[in-house]
Amino acid sequence: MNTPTLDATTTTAPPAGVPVVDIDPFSDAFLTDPYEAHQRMREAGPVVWIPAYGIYACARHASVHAVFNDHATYISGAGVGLANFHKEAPFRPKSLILEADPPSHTKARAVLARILSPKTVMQIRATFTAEAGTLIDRLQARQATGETIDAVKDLAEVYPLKVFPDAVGVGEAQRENLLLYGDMIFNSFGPRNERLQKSAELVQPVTAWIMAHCQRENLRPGGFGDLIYQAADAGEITHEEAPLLVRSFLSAGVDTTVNGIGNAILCLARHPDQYAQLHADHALARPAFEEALRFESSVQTFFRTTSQDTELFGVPIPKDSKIVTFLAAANRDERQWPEPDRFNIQRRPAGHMAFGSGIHGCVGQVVARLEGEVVLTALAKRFSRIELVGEPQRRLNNTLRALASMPVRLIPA
Ligand code: QZP
Repeated sequence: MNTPTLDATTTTAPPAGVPVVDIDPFSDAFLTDPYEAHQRMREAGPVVWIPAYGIYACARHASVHAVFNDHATYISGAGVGLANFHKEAPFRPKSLILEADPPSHTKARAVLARILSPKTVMQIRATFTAEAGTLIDRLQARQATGETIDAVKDLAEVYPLKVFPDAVGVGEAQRENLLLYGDMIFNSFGPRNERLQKSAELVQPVTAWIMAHCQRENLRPGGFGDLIYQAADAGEITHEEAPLLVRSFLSAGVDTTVNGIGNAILCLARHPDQYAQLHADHALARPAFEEALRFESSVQTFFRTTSQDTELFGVPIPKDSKIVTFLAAANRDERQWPEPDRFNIQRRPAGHMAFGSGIHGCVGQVVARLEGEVVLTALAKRFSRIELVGEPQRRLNNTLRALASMPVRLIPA
């Protein structure tokens, strides 16, 4: 349980005219199963008030979309977590892209967008595909000797930890540090609860490793990391900014796809009729991954801060207010999606919020989609079914819908 000083103990009086929804979106119960509380928030209105943290919240697709697409009013520079950087110091130097606004954001974004472009995906596609095949062949061989495969520990964590740091240009040793770091970063967008404290303790010894791997001498020439330094050489950014932009790769590039892939496999294991369709038609891998992102969004929440007094769907919001957007709730809004609680890989869920929207929309999404597609394709080719042989365990995180383990039996086709 959370200790009182760290938890949501004080409640702030609700501003007049805003529906109050009395939930704690960072409690164990909420994080274990958020969907009923999402529904309550959506029903209450496009903008609601969460007294436990004294914050505004959007859970409908229309209001989440509106916030993300007015970046001048709903800024990122004061932090995209609960903490308001105008009132408290950030716990690490601010990200130059995530926790920034135009014009400085624009420059950093341009560099990352070029490195993570569709052209890059064409270049890495063959390698990413081959690695998925190799890994899954190995898992099939292990399973044939009687071993139980854990779709999280043996697959969803292993695959991104192989291909993404390879692409960034990080050496093989101690890559698991990236998972510990990610867990802490994504907890840090929530309150300073016990969950954050625990992961911050665990990450202490790996911070130096992370920072060292943001330095040019530790990055393979030609990898994504080195390309950032080449952008600095070309004068697009400064050499002081380069390591911080590499840090964005190391912060955002692993835990997100680990859980995107894990959640997608879990959806397919729990919906055998849907997996059967994918098995019959591998071209459904991409839409299936997309639907899994909608259905179980890896990134559940993000915050913005108002730069001025404003009004959202008739609700007045004062300057310097924190607003939490529930991406995962927007992705199941019945105002947007027919039968939102049905996992249906034939759906083409264009406009889902799992990658955000607007100028901060995920800059790595083409790489994330590539990873999801090739892993699901490799599974679909080899196996006719994915059976759960034990209860999947969640790893509770203040921001991520994350999994700790998922024992499976992969039934060869
Ligand atoms: C985390 C950074 C889902 C995203 C917000 C993940 C993320 C993106 C960027 C950074 C960290 O720039 O450090």
